[in-house]
Amino acid sequence: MKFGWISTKPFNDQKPGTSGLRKRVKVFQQENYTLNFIQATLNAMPAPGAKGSTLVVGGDGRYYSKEAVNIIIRVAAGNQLLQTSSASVKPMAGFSSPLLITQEVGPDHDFGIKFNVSNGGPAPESVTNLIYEHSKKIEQVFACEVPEIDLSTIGTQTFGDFTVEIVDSVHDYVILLKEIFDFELIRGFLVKNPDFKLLFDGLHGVTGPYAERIFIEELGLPRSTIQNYVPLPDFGGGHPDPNLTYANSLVERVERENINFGAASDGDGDRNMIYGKGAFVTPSDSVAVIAAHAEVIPYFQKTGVKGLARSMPTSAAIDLVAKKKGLEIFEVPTGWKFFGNLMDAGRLSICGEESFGTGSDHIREKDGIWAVAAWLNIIAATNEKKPGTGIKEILLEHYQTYGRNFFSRYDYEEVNGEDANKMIAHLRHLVDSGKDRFVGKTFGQFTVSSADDFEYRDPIDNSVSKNQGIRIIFTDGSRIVVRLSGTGSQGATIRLYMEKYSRNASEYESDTQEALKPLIDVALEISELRKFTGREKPTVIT
Ligand code: G16
Repeated sequence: MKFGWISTKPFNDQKPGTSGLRKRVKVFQQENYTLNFIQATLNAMPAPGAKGSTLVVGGDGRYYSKEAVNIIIRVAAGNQLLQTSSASVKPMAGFSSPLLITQEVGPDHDFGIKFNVSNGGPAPESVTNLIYEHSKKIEQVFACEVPEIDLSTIGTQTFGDFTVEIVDSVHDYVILLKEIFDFELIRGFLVKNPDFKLLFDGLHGVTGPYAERIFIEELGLPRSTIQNYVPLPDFGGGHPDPNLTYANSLVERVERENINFGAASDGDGDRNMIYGKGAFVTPSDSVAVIAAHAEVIPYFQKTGVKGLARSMPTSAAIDLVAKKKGLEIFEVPTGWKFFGNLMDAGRLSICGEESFGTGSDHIREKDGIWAVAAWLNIIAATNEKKPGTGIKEILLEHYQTYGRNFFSRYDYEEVNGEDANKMIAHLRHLVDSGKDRFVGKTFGQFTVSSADDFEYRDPIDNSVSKNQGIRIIFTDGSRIVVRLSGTGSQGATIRLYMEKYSRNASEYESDTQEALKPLIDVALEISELRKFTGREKPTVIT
């Protein structure tokens, strides 16, 4: 194995965002761009450094994945790591690796590299800032001439002191899942209710093979239960994001074919959407429902529920569950990385984000398949007592107990960066004018009770994250949040979040957009979004 170093020059745009470095594919294809970022990441490892450690690499199989994994292997070998294991993203639970790189990649569009640390969770800001600093001063990359690795063959290959192991990630993951959930109960429910129809959409991402193993082999369901389950480098021309816009073919089939339980997961399998006939489960409600029913899940029967958490823009539905159950609740900035410390400290068991992320402390990432299995476990358990209970009934019962938090997010993608920054500056100015001018002002039926730019102090390590989103809270408890996405790869993405709480049972079945209309109008008025961006409509509504 030829060991050597390559002389390089820094790129100045390698600053990781909410989770990892995300750019267009062609950016990563520039000479040395990917090499530099991997080397900068390894350079940022605290003493004793990356030498002698193991790196787990996973990906969702998108365009440029194979090339990137092979680059990572060469740099890992060049930096004298002992081992690289390659797998899809899910199985990270099965490893206790000091380092983990996962990728989020796109066909003609996005590619990205997420870097996870030794607890399995996304690197915290202290680490990503350090990677960025190293990327700005990098002069050489250490790389070895490792032959191109065939990623589709399970097994171990050794090159001198360096080993590459390709693992069957589905196998390990299914073992873990069967320890967490009551598969026997779910299977029994499906046998007793042969008319209960399921549909899972892999959106041609990485979860297809997982769904095949779980739904077809483990639960004995027909193959028609899964669609788009073959991973493809271009996702079959679709966008692998499980929401009402991009998972539209699932939504249509659920409605047309009266399917009881629909679900989808994203490219790398960490996001999920739950959709029953006539009942879209907003991610904020999904995590609240799972938390409310946690006692039927064997994993939580064993560990107990230590605490709950959500990201700041996520609705407060889960807060109400925490209150009723006497549990601690945490509000963190957007980004799964903020949950890890709380989990490691034994204070957090179940958490979620409005961005279709749901998970628990079984691993340190959100987990799409986990959320789907959690819902199936809850439905099976509920049907033991109340036969005929589906997604809609579970939601309505939840609202009866806790009230309903109407929630919606408007995304304005690929907005001119300067325009977006001006709009945020305008909002910051309003918020800073604080008590004297903005608080107490009335817009439509809403009066501002408080406003700030969210700041988070991590209760475990006391690190502070500032400017995490503008919050405007009204006297009736409704709120608007505005922030710029940290995952876009082109221009800026503005996210506008609206939330309204209702304790009025006659409203529980109302359409979300109708219920939120007055608040949405006020959000557009206060932000002056149309004026700043020239955009009349959002590109995605969730
Ligand atoms: C990533 C992060 C999530 C975050 C989401 C949206 O998801 O892992 O924690 O909520 O992006 O972030 P933003 O609003 O800044 O775009 P994923 O599934 O893409 O890794």
